Amino acid sequence: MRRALEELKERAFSDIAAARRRDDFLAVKTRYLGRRGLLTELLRSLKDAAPEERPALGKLSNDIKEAIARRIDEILSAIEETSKSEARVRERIDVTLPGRGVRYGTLHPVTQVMDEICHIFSLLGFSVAEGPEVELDYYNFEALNIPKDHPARDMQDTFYIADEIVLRTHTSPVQIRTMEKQKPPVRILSPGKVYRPDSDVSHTPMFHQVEGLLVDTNVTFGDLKGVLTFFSRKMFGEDTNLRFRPSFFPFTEPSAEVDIRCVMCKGSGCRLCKQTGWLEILGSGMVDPELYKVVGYDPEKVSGFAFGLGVERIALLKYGISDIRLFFENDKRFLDQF
Ligand code: 2NL
Repeated sequence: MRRALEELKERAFSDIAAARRRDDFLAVKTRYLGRRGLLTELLRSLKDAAPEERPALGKLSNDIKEAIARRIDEILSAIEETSKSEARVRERIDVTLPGRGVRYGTLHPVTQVMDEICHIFSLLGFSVAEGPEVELDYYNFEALNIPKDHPARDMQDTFYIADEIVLRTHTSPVQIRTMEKQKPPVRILSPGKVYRPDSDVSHTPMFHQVEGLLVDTNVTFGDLKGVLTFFSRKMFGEDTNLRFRPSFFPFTEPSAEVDIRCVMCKGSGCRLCKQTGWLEILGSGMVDPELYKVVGYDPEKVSGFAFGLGVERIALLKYGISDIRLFFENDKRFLDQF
């Protein structure tokens, strides 16, 4: 029995020496020490040994069992340690590598131009006012001196939501609402979306407008010219020439449209300005005294001017774009240029 135990120990250690990988060592452990392992089997014959030898044989087999187990466990934990440190090297993060780079979005060109317009007028003390896009007929038309039989009220020219409710066709109703709430002096801008049932190269059913209104005592047409000249030169360059051309709007009297020298041909005549040398950029005029009565101002005491411009039109001219619909197709190749 003693011989058998010593031989078993030797075989176990040579098996350990031959083992290479973690699984090999686990298999050796099972083969010798498992519940049905070789050492366990051998111990069954302990009962056949002489009773006085049993304690010594029992101790010997225990020592062998522990020696095998200790050796294998040492190797297994060494393997474990090695694979952990290999993983640490493999998974190490190089914090000095450049980052992946965040691609920033940009504001839509129409928004950029609208912001720029608001900024220029803010230099002259104008502040922004806002109001609803779904508007009462009263604020969109009636209060602005546009009577029931005016062609602008035709179904062809206005989106009707209900009998007396429309999508605003301009942002003027915001100025009416502001004047109702606020006494002069008033110096506001109303930027925003407006709606008209139009669709071709130069019209989309929704577009953006900025209107301005200044009401105070002793405001003159000269003030209007000064403010709009300041704006045009900030927007299109300090050497921009402009002209004020008589026009008509139901809510201003007198009225004028403002043209700038063509940005493309500088006035010699081209396709963009239709050979006129001039480009229309906005409409304006002195506020019709009728409107002051509507909002409760005294037309004898105050005067003022107003103007309205189409943001897409300004953006087309500024960037030399020929089709307004490009602004609304959301083609990233187009938008990425701004
Ligand atoms: C244009 C012309 C204009 C106004 C808008 C206005 C508003 C009030 C009173 C008087 Cl509350 N006027 N707005 C005045 C003149 C022209 O817009 O061609 N816009 C694109």
